[in-house]
Amino acid sequence: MYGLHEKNYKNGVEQNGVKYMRELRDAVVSGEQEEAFRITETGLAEGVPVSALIEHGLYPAACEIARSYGNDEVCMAEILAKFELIQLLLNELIPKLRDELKGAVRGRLMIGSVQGNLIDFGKLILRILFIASGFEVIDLGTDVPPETFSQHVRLERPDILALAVYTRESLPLVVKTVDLLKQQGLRQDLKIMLGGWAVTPEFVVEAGADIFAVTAEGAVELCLAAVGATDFLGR
Ligand code: B12
Repeated sequence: MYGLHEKNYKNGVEQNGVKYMRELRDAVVSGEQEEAFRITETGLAEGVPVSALIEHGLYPAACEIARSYGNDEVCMAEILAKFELIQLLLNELIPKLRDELKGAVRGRLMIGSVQGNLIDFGKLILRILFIASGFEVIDLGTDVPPETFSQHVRLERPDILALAVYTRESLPLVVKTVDLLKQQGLRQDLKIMLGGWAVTPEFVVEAGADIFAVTAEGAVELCLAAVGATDFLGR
């Protein structure tokens, strides 16, 4: 993992920081909203970096929640409520993260699940890690048609467009999205990344995309290289 915050964790702060991150993860996984907010606030007051709370608290929590899918004791409504809690915490943390990064942004990532895909746990997890890693993330949601991707690329000019693809049936819509971006002259300065259950390395080549990642960690690493942000705020 990106043990990005070790430098900030020398001496006593280290112990406390790790404690808060672990407690935050556990509170979110248990769906304890008040406790999660309390730990976040106390952790911040004690000097734990915002990015560390997101990366080592919210990110592992999201992975664990997604893994609980299919477990007989956990229902979908519970999983969705926990992802909602993560979103509420992110709403509070993102402005503080901007202050922490002093306006510096590693790059802009636009992400969406391609039309026909209502599945998004993996996308949400990816989003959390990109935010923690200093990217500005624009999430277009699920079931996004090619035209919507191109409209938003034109407006927001991201560095990277990440297309999440979980069903094979939607692969032709990935090709359509890439082609549309080309036709509209939006492809030159844009890196296109593909990922999710239905994507293979061969398909990435066939679709004319640039980056393929199997995990969220791999995706962040490849995107950092793609935007040339290898040395960002000492990380
Ligand atoms: C959970 C799940 C669902 C949930 C999704 C809930 C939600 N809100 O996300 C629900 C119940 C809604 C669902 C519905 C359906 N599903 Co479903 N679902 C799954 C399942 C079991 C797990 C997906 C998941 O969340 N995994 C956990 C996450 C964390 O892992 P992940 O997605 O792999 O993400 C990691 C990496 O892949 C990567 N990553 C993820 N996204 C991206 C994106 C980019 C750009 C990058 C770089 C990396 C990246 O980072 C993540 C973290 O490391 C998969 C099987 C599977 N093994 O993937 C089937 C699966 C995707 N579903 C499938 C099907 C068929 C369906 C349905 C059509 C079923 C039906 N008949 O109703 C529907 C509708 C799908 C639709 N139209 O979108 C099939 C698809 C097969 C196909 N046709 O190609 C699968 C593969 C199951 C199977 N083996 O048959 N599904």
